[in-house]
Amino acid sequence: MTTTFTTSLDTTFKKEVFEGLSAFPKYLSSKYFYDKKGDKLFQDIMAMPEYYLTGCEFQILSNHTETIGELFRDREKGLDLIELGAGDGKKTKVLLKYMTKNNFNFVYKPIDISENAVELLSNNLAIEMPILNVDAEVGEYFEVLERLKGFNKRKKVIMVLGSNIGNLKHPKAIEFLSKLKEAMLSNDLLFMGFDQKKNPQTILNAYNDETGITEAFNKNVLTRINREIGGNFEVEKFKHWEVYDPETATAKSFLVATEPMQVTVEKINLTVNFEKWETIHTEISQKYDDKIVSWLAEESGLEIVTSFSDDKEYYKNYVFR
Ligand code: AVI
Repeated sequence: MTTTFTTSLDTTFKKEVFEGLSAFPKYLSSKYFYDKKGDKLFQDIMAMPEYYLTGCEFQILSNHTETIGELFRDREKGLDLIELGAGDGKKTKVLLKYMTKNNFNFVYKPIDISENAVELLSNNLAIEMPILNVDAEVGEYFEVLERLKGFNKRKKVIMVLGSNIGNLKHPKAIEFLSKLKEAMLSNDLLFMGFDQKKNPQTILNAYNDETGITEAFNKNVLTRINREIGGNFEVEKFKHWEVYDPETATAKSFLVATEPMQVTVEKINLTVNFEKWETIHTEISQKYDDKIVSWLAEESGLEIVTSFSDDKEYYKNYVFR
């Protein structure tokens, strides 16, 4: 006998794919880029010279390790360091090393939507930093936030690196920040990365590499639909297209049909038609400045304590309470 398990993530995926491909214009959520292959592609993106975000944030964490670490410290009861969207934890390790070396009493709680990423990170930390106390979890941001509310025994520092907030439109970002605020007590801190406005060409290049890594990453959502819910997308017939609007400071990714097509997705009983040059909008990567971040903070009931920038001022990490 074979038993199939349907998790809530499965049903959400099916529901959202159905909705997005039935809509006009069509869309799919970028959160579905991340499976084993997508995680690897994202790691490759982070290593690309064009994708400056990772290097900038790494520089900030390396240049200000002590100041940031000491902001986090609670000498009385210690703290829980909760990282949403932890990924491979490469940048966080700079802080984790400082904190373990300097006798911080803390638990590191990495949380990621990708089971694969959480597993890899936990295994890696067990080898690289065996004295670290790690309590990892798989989950979606909004769902995890509900659980964080019960986490009120000692100081919480919540970290969201990589400008991950940029994948949410402003109203959703405000909802996210408001929920974080609801989960925080007066002693808690939020440490968050925001990619900044800069030369539009620099931003466009970060999402439009010639090697095609970003293209493969963008198309991974179609590959997942094919593999997981019986789609028959001919992935090579879609073109990766990136635009950056300097007025709204939004980078947008699309998949564009290069010929008319009919696609079926068996497990959700869906047949969709694509006209030639019809689009699927797959991702936004919002860029920021101090004004926008102050506005987001105000709308969410948060207060900016301080911020840290890289040498080129391409990227900033803000501390909120
Ligand atoms: C995870 N996130 C913040 C990345 C970004 O910059 O929007 C995802 C990404 N998409 C294309 N390249 C990287």
